[in-house]
Amino acid sequence: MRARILAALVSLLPCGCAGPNPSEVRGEPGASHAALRPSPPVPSAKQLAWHELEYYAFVHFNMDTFTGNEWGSGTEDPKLFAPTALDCRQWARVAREAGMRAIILTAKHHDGFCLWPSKYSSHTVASSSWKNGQGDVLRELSDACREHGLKLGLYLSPWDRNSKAYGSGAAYNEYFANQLTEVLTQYGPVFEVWFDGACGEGPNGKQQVYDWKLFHDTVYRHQPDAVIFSDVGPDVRWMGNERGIVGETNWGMLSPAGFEPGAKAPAVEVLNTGQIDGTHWIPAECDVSIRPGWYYHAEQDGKVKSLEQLQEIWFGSVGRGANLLLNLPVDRRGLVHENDVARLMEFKAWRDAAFAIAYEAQAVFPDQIEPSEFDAFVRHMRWRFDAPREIDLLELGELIQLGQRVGSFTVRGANGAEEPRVLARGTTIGRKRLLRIDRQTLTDLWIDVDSARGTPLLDFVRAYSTPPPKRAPEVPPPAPTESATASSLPLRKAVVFVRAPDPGLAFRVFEATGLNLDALDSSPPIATGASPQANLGGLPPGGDLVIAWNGFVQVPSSGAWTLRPSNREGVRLWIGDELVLDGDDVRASADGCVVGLEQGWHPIRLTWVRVTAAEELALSIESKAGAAVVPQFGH
Ligand code: FUL
Repeated sequence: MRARILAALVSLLPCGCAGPNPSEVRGEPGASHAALRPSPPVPSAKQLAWHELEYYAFVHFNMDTFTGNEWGSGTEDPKLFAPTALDCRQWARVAREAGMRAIILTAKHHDGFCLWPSKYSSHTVASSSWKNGQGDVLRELSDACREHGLKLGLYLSPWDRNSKAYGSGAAYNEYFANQLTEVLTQYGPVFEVWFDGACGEGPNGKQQVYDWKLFHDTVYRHQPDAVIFSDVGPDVRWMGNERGIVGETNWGMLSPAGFEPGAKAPAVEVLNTGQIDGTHWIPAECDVSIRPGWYYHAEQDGKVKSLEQLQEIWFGSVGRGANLLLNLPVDRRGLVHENDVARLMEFKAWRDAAFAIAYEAQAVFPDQIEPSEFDAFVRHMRWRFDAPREIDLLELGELIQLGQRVGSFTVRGANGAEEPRVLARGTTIGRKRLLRIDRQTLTDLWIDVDSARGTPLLDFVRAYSTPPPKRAPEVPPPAPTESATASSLPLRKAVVFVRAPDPGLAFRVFEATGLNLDALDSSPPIATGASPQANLGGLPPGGDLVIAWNGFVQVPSSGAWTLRPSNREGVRLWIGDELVLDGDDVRASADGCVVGLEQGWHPIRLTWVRVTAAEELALSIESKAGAAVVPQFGH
């Protein structure tokens, strides 16, 4: 498709409209028009190949699996590593059947335990009881990936809490580079090396200063086709949260100069959106776990993300041009747990069905375009289906080989001679942009590019007719009963007012840049006011703001109540002094938080680091029995 659109565009231009460097554009005839030359930065060949992988598995499986920790200390007895039925072929089969194209394994996490028999450490599988110390998980996984046609990626934590050399400077860096060399020379091709930014204190109390240049050079020397992931690339960037949702605005570009992974990384808001004027192509990868933890914990067997949560993650990652790295916490047997497998297959079945009925729209071209009119033409292109199509999902993509350009757009549509109506608006498009629209029959689409950093070049416009969601039979929620409300949760005491507070929550709006979230109360707001109802809307447009609401919520009867903001990203909720929901914490439930509350008024505080341009945040309150009430706020 790509070549077709580009070829169609260039063929419209009269010959002889030569720009300064015709050979720059992939040898297409007539491609000398300035608009068809790359708008740097552009992806490298290996980054383009990485974009095509789209969805792959993270596997957290290591010492923590057996200790129940998320972060180990490095002092664990290696004998604790004792999977009873480790089968990397099962991981690979599950990943392939789930539609994933690669697996990235935690070869070494912060505790330093190596899943391969490293000759530079004794804290490895060789000292474990698994296979009498003869096993090598990397060997088994690389074989399994090859058999199942998957690519292999490796996570090696530079923070190594077991290494005596940690904190020593050059000696540790050399040790780490040696370990990199081991894993990158013995297990075949590696498509991605995943560097975490964590950097703690060594046994000598000193912090290690990582030699990133040495680490990168080592990777590229042994695996020139591998991309390196970290907070700031150099090839792929962390996108600022562990919930799998990249910014609605998502540029593939970032300016990494002066930054490093970890504490010296750019602000999470910047990582979340990328930078329109970024100097390098460093696209976003969304890492998120299918369970609350990265590692396996039996008590989370019932907390595998729901299909609906995975769907939202898909639209918030792949649907915004990022890649999705979905973590599977392999269990103590050494297998992907049955519950995770079932959900992965359900998710795959949903995607298969959702994207099964696809309609490719074709661009409607005049016979010829004058070079001077080319830019205006592609900013308002009309696309047509071959017949009236009933659709509810749109998919747009830019020709990112030439750079990402679109900053905002509007999609309009019509059926035949109808007056075109607005179907969707968005900011960036990038490699792929999914837009859910109301189901309707359409013959024509107009993609109006409202702002762009260069002449916009769309690569494809597709539409889908997704099957209606299967609904569980409507069962009216039971009215809250005494037994439903009498929960085992301790009930927080209500505040007794002499008179009812003024209606609404008081809000303050702050500029996010440079703001210390812990010192909000002493920071000057740019706007203040009160939000009368549950829908805390009416805020200034744009991103880069922090909004804090303070006041009280009235609870109609004593018992367990669920408080759920309509959006988790960047949201924190306190009841009294206790932080009950931290939307930035991967362990937080997307379903809100359940708290025991006495009937009456309770102090609440809500903060929202608004990284998107959304102007509303709603807070709903439901009893444990599922009955929603309209929250009454006071301040
Ligand atoms: C983080 C680590 O500290 C977590 O344990 C996990 O590995 C996650 C993917 O990256 O920074």
